[in-house]
Amino acid sequence: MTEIDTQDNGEIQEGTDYDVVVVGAGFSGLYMLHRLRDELGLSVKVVEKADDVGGTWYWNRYPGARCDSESHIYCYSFNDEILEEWEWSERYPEQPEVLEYLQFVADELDLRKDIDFETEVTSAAFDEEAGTWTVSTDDGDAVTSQYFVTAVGCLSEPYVPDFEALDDFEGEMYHTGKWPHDPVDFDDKRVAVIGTGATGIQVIPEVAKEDVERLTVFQRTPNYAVPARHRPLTDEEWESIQANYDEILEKAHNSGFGMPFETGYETAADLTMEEVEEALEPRWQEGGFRFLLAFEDLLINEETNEKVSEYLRNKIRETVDDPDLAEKLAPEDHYYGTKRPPLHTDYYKTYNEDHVSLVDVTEDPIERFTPEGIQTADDHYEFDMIILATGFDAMTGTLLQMDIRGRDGLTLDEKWNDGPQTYLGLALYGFPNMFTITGPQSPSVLSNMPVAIEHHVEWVSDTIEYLVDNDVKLIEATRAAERAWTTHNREVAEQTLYTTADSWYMNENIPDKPTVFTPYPGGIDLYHNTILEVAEKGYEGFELTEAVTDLGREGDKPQLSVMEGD
Ligand code: FAD
Ligand code: N01
Repeated sequence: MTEIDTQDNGEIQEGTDYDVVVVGAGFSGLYMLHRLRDELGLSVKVVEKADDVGGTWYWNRYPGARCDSESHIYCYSFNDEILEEWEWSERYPEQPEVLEYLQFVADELDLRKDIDFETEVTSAAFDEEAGTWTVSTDDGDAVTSQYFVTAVGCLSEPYVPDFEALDDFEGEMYHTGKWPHDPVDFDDKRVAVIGTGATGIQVIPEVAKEDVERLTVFQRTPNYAVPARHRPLTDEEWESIQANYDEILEKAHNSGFGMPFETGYETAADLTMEEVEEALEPRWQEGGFRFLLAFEDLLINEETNEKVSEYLRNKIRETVDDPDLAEKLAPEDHYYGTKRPPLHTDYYKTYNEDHVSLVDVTEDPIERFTPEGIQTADDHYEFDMIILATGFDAMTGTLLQMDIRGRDGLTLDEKWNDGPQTYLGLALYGFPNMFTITGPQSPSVLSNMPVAIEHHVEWVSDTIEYLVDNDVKLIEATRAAERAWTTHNREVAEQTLYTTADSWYMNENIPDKPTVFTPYPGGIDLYHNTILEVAEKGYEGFELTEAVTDLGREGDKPQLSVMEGD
């Protein structure tokens, strides 16, 4: 932002540059801008550090980057014209297609003019006296606003482990979450991939297909991956989707995971392994996330999960020729689904290729990087290129990067010292007029995310509309409500198997982060009803305080409607 581009549409609070500042121009930020600007008529500035829209799909351009959600549900549902005009070409869209979709939406809704690209928010501070936010950016500029909305994503801060002498490596090194925009040349190169999460599982088969001299995968923990069964969408399929789109999307929005798929059986606990195989095989053949929904109690019943996990291990054993390697690739340390379950195309088969090998770093740990490659306890490996598929400082990392300060100068870092504490994953005690789209302790990453995003964006814009209409100046979660939600989140998580795994859901991928389950595991349908109910009850659990200004609207005297105090 070289210059403050103050809009004048009659809605600005006197004394602030914008009614709302939104950070991020991915799925969340784009829709947030549209709702606030085009439906409420507020002045909005979106700040985005990339040079274009897209978020995840702008940054993650690695070979094989593709959505695991099926295309027809990985999209916005709020605009019929967009739904009719956009046609997905494949069952799971590739990164360029999702990026193109978001660029199309930005153009259709004329969103770019209110986005400051190539600008990073470096701090956001609440001014208690004025009741406003000051948002500072890396170009030295600062703007003020009545509301501050973070739409920064759950998986947008790439994580590079603190490998010894990382910078000594003299070859090419890329993190998948910050992949170069120019084509990467793999020809005749000796390539390493570190990491076998959802990203590693996508990038490894694609790099193996390139003309590389050899590919060495460094695996710490194996993962259970189910075949995606990716294919182009036929005209008939697309016509059928179009004909039933309202129903499909409604079903997705009213489901536990944001997907319109039927669950199969209640449990596998009382089934023999043969019966389990019979139940799972059609879903295995169909591919995709329908597999995850075969048994309703998969994530709460160890017996069911163990049978499904064993089924998956057997599939790995059937595919990988070398039995020792197959055992290394077959997870034994966690239950299926307790880490984000990836889909794959040819992942396990890739290990049958002569030029592909695996280093199990639990047996042979990485000691340090060297100018030529990687030194493990047992060997020195020379590489021309190292690909870090080592994930993200997920859920809280990007928020904490931003130096957000609430009342009394309280930093988010201090507040979340023992793990995130929020009310509904949307708001924080001590941080008035701030909303977190898909914040920690909301379902977010445990769902098909566009659904979770739409629920949040709509809730936030409805809330701001309510506040404006009722001349409320400040909204803040109460301490009691926040404590209760944080406890509830923990208690629900403890009833599941999620807490048994060392996952990024549990903050376990980043050293020194507190071990705590970060998303809300109660299901997107239940959660959505909860947030709607909170609003219907006059924002139960929030404190609404009297307006000093009125966002430029004519109206009655401000109402003081103090809710639950503490
Ligand atoms: P993001 O897309 O992450 O956008 C956040 C934006 O905020 C980014 O553009 C970032 O540059 C910007 N930003 C952050 N900090 C700042 C700052 N300080 N200043 C300025 N700008 C900032 N979800 C699914 O449901 N299904 C899938 O199949 C799926 N596949 C995925 C594949 C990959 C490789 C990854 C990484 C994630 C995937 N996800 C998937 C999750 C995906 O992140 C969400 O679906 C969705 O794209 C999130 O949108 P968002 O706008 O909330 O966040
Ligand atoms: O990251 P991850 P990701 N030494 O954290 C390993 C979404 N996504 O980018 O498992 C050695 O899952 C680490 O090992 P371990 C999706 O939500 C979606 O793959 O911690 N290895 C792990 O193997 C996903 O869950 C899609 O033992 C180290 C890997 O690096 C999320 O993004 C596609 C290490 C990191 O896996 C993140 O996925 C891609 C170390 N020091 C991503 N540190 C689709 O939907 C880490 N690792 C298609």
